[in-house]
Amino acid sequence: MGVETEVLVPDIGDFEDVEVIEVLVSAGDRVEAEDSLITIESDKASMEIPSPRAGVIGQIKVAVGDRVSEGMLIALLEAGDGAAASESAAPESTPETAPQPSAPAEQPIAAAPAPTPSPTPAPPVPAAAAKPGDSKGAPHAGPAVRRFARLLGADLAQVSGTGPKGRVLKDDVQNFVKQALAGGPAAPAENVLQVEPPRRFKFEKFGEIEVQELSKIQRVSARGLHRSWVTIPHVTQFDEADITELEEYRKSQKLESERRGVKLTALVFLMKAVVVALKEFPHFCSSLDETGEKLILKHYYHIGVAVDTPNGLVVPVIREVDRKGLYELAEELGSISERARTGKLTPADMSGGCFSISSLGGIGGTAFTPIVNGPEVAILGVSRHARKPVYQNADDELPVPRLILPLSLSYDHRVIDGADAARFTTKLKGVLSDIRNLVL
Ligand code: CAO
Repeated sequence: MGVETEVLVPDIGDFEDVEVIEVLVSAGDRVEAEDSLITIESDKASMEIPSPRAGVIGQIKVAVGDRVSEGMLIALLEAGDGAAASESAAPESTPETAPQPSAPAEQPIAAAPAPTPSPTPAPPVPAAAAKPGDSKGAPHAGPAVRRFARLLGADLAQVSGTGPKGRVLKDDVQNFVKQALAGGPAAPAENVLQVEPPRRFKFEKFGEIEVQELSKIQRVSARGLHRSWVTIPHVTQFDEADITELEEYRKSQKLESERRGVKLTALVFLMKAVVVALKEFPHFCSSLDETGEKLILKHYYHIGVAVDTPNGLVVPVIREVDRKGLYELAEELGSISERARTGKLTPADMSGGCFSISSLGGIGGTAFTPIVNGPEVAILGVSRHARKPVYQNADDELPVPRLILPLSLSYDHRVIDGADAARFTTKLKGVLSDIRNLVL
């Protein structure tokens, strides 16, 4: 075994307490002079600290997340191929990178930093966030492979290693880059109109933070919402329905509701009203096929209802709303939202919907823009009803107080035109404002 030499943080300008963001070598790695050992990053720049000479890494003395300043110990380096790193050892580094080529082996040596002319540039492929202190999470690869990956702009954290113990080989990097160029999932952004890969922000720099895992429901619904948001051209049509009489009727049913042990909320009437409108506008009850060139019209009326649960948003589906009475629907809505809140829904409960309703009326708000629950093509948002002064006829001199329910209909503009959306909400408000329309 060769003599061990201490490699220290060199003069890095005015910076102190700079964070180690990458440890590029492991104990036992053979390095050449100028191979990068660690990357450090201040708020202004990142720089790599290269090895001042060739050798074998004895021990690494820093970890990702550590903060270092000039003179601190980075690693112990054994002279390569058994030769002692002594004064007599032939210098393996260039004068620029090894300012002390003749330093005695047992003396600490400071590597010269290789500043990257940055603010750190966004990598062309998404960079997986390294967890501070988690050196095990760092990809296992030798310095030459790391240098090669850096040259090609490949993020080693994303490359699967096929070498012993999952070590990343040069071929693995090459294959990864080939796949990216062929349009694989990590293909680099081609122009400014493309969305950049997610970036890791260091919020902890600005104050105390806490990291929470999203629940499974939140992760699943986030994927669905994101897919819908980026693949469906959304428009939202707003309207208001006069539900004064509907509410009077609903209240008149209080005793009967109590007798049956169900809660007859406005949402039940909305579900029925939506079905009336869907029958008149069948393309609101449809889905585009996977080619986007055919419309699949559904001859059934299964309505999804967004339910707010402690673990996140779920949308159970109530089937055959057209064939069920108000009380039957009220009972089903009550039991399915209870099952949703206690985490007892099955995937079958949440599939097969034609159209969804998202009611925030019990909570508050005047309007919002719900996201279409793809592959459906429309969703009705409902906000809190309020008493408002309304001029019911064009020649009325005085307004009368009416109970007004705000409606927000988001729709897929590939399937539904704005004019039809306005017709749909007009129909809906007509049905809601005259309870007889629900019966007829
Ligand atoms: N305006 C004013 N009050 C309303 C209302 C409205 N539009 N809609 C309901 N309310 C009232 C109800 O009458 C009830 O009042 P009482 O307790 O005094 O009887 C109260 O608000 C609570 O209603 P509810 O929530 O129990 O029942 P619901 O049928 O209105 O809604 C459900 C059921 C499951 C949809 C609802 O509980 C829920 O989870 N809503 C949130 C949905 C959501 O998160 N959507 C956003 C998704 S992101 O697009």
